[in-house]
Parts: sequence; structure tokens; C-alpha cells
Amino acid sequence: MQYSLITIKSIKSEANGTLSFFESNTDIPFDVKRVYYISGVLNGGHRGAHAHKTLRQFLFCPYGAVEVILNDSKCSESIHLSSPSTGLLLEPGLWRDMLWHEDNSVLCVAASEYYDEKDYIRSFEEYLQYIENTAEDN
Ligand code: T46
Repeated sequence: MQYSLITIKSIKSEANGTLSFFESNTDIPFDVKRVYYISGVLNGGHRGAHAHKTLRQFLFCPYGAVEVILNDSKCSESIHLSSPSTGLLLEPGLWRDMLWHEDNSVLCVAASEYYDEKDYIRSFEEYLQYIENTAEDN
């Protein structure tokens, strides 16, 4: 499945917490054109249910715990993000659901492209069809 977990560099101060950072094309393999984040979701909250055709993304959860459930049309895998120093690099073509495991967990995303609703596939049936067509084209 086309994803990887990346350790985000972090500098810990004895008295005052930790600073974490990543840079385009050094720590993650694309130029970041957009950053967005999701807040105010309660434990048990669910978002997602879509795939992207071309977008590359780097997801991280600096506060709380969020599960990202990935499906590539053949199998499903579940990734738990609950550390400010772990990020999830997602390549295009993966169906994803996000499940909140703690109130007010914050999910942040650094993305390779500007927002474009046409890049989304929001029906699972359409997603399966898209993957089949893409495989035939290659
Ligand atoms: C993703 C997961 C992890 C915008 O207008 N601009 C934006 O940059 C984004 C990201 C969203 N929107 C609009 C589109 C919808 O009307 O905000 C609304 C909520 O978006 P959506 O239902 O897609 O939110 P999530 O949490 O299901 O998915 C989001 C991202 O959209 C998606 O790219 O991979 O977070």
C-alpha cells in the first residue's frame, strides 16, 4: 500500500516542551502548497470517506489520537497517529477514513496541491471503478 510513516524531527527542551518541524523536499518529498487542520471533533467522530486522484499529503496529529483507515481496493490498513513526532505520507489513490479516539484531537495535513474538489472521489463504488480503469490504462 502506498503510504509511509515518517519521523518528524523534534527538539525537546528540558523545561518547555518540544518543537517539531519538517521541510518540503527534505523531510517530505513534495512542495507544500496548502496546509489545513481539523479541530473540534469529539471522541468517536468520523470524517473522510474519499480518495484523491493526484494529491500527495502528509498527515500528523500534534495533539490527541486519530486513526486513519486506508483502503487500496484490495486490502485495508489502520494507522494510529498519536504523537507530534510521527507523520503519515499518503500517495494518491488511497481511500481513507479518519476516526477520532480522543476529544479535540487535531489532525493536520500538508498537501502538495491547492484545493480542487475535482481531485476527490467521494463514492466508494466510483473509487473501485477508478482503480480498475487506472490499472487497465497502465
Ligand atoms: C483529506 C482529509 C485527511 C475547502 O474548501 N478547502 C480545503 O482545503 C479543504 C481540505 C476542504 N475544503 C472544503 C470541502 C468541504 O466542503 O471543506 C469541506 C470539508 O472537507 P471534507 O469533507 O473533505 O473534510 P474531511 O475531513 O473529510 O477531509 C479532509 C480533506 O478534505 C481531505 O483532503 O485527505 O481531510
